Amino acid sequence: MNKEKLKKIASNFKIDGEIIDIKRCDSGHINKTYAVTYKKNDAEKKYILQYVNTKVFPNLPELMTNIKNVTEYMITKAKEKGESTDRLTITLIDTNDGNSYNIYNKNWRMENFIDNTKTYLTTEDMNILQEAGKAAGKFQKNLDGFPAEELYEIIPKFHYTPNRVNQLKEALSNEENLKEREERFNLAQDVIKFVTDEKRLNKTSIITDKLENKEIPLRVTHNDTKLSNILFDKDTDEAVCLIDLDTVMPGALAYDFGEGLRTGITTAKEDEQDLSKIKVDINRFESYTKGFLSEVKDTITKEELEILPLGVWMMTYENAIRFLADYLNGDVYYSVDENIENHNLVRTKAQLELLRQIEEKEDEMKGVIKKYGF
Ligand code: GN1
Ligand code: MG
Repeated sequence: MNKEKLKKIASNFKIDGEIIDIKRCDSGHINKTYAVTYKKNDAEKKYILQYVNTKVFPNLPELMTNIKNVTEYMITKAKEKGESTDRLTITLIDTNDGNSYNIYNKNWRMENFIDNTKTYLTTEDMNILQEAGKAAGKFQKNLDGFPAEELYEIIPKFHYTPNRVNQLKEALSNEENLKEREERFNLAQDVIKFVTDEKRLNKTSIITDKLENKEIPLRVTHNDTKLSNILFDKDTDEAVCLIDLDTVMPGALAYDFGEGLRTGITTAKEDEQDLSKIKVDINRFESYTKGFLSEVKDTITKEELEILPLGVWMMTYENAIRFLADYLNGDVYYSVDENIENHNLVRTKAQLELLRQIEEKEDEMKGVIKKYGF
């Protein structure tokens, strides 16, 4: 979209000043994100303008209500404790017409940009990983006491892994898919075999069963704690907060821990094509765990603690089968880079290499949890 059009859209939000720059700036696979710089007197200030994908998020008012409720809760709690709320979380900007969900023209929203922060797709730095774990843990801590069951389920059964397995099975048995994309099925033969192995399928309902049987509590979870959804301070590399609150929903603690480590346990990118570069490193697991547990130590239950390593397996497995299903369905969900041939298959293979190594390191991960468990 051209800058003039974007400027016009941005002008529908209540921000003082003149727009001096607009840049596309996302790494996300779903929404379109722009950084907008305003100038007032001599000061410049940045905001985040987003076009929300309503195919993925058809009920935007409910989604925005979830965001408002959790952010307001965090702010109120911090104020009560006399803590600063400056960099605690994102803030939605009002529209000029006072839309009660802060949405302009069906898809657009604006948020503040938290100053002096940056994001990482991957990192080699153990301190940053520990900070990433802290960010996910802090989110839990800040939302402790929030009634999870009052949140809207924005994408039904989002991390209900058995449902993701069903979606993959549907993609596999869809005759239209097979007719139109036979080549994709052929290219995916090996990975299909790997993910549909009985011993893997048998594990997919462990966490959801525990939630249903109330062996673990229902938590407010972010559900997309990948490294690129964490803001870090530009100077100190300390974690500031989680962003991308679109998928905040009721869930299991292991989802947030697992999704953070899916992207944190290796230095490789999510769509690394050279599989030899994907190396699961137990020291990375330890750093993240240390950070995470330092924040949730007073609230985590023994059962939750025990299944943290399984969360890493589950989130990696789940992302792999989601990428695979999208590949077989013809890339209808995730945006793909046209310069990367079979991008969703590339993503699937990278996730499965990760999964293979995570399976090998299961005992070591359990050992780390024992070391830091209390
Ligand atoms: C999507 O929106 P984005 O790019 O942060 C996806 C996550 C996946 C992730 C994989 C709503 O996140 O669930 O884990 O891609 N979000 C949705 O990178 O499906
Ligand atoms: Mg997202």
